[in-house]
Amino acid sequence: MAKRKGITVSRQIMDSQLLHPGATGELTGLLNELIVAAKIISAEVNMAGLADILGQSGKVNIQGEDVQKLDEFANQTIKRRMEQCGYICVMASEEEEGIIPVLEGYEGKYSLAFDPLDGSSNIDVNVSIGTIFSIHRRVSSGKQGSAEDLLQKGSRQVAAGYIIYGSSTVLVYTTGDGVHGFTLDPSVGEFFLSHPDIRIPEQAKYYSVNESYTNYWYEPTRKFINYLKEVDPDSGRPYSLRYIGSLVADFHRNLIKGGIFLYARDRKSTDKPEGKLRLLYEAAPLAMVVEQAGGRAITDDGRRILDIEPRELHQRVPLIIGSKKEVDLAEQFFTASAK
Ligand code: AMP
Ligand code: P6P
Repeated sequence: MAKRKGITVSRQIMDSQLLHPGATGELTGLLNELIVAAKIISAEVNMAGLADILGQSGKVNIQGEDVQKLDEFANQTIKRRMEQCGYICVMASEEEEGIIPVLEGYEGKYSLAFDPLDGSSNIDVNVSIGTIFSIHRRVSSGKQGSAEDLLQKGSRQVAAGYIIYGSSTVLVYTTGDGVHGFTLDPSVGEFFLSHPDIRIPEQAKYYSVNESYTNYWYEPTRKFINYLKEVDPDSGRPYSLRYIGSLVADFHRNLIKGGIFLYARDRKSTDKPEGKLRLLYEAAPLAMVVEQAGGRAITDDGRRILDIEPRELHQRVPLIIGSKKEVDLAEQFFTASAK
């Protein structure tokens, strides 16, 4: 269905529902509730510099990271709203170790995994941060949902997306029918369609990686990055490095401008042998978005992110994601070594 700039996200979601005659409106309701939470978080993030909400909350989350007040606020905002929306049976959050139940009597037919405020270490320096979400259909029976409803491979996601809180607040999501971007007009509190049918450029000379880990990388990663940096004007090399250190900001730039983002395995920390990023609420939702926009998302041994069967909620995974041509090229380096 043609997407017309300027329509509201609620109108876009309703148009999509109408393409599914048997739909009851539950997915629509879920998405709209999530969008209300995003508006509340956006208002808080944009006030953070003024309100006394910057800095540490004095708590440490299960990742062993200092919980910033805004992290906590975002987590609570999504939890409180979604536990009583009636559309989900269970949740998982980057900020909490175990599964999060919904209120008794409010169990619905979807599950929700989310990173409430990714990149929060950048809050105090006004760098863009974001919320990432992933929605699956419940597979468990019985009243309350279970981890089984969350531990599903990414290719089974019903919807996925993110909200980036930057110079403007932009919602980017997919339900499997392309990728659409909506910009929040805070003066009216509405998201308006600003990026219809997003397609990631098939090729772009940008790479996004934390180069300070060069000496921790395994050989294939080092060889690939060195290749991108070689001087060869005929092939458009060297590539330009763009790295913000905030996944949603780095990914969003990649999606719009093209390029490749890498967070591969490294020898840096024994407790993160699979790299730093999480499968359930970071890699898998972004992988659905990028594939729907014509890009690719793989691990550093060539596995498709969306094919990985999750074992645990906070499972980490190496992530190579972006423009098709660049990920194809990376795959040659990473799988050549595996042979
Ligand atoms: P529902 O009964 O409303 O949960 O919808 C049933 C199925 O129809 C969903 O799992 C989706 O596959 C599809 N669907 C319903 N509403 C939407 C929507 N707003 N956007 C995209 N797909 C939808
Ligand atoms: P590094 C932020 O803490 C985060 O989880 C992602 O947003 C970001 O991509 C990554 O960590 C940055 O990690 O090791 O480069 O500082």
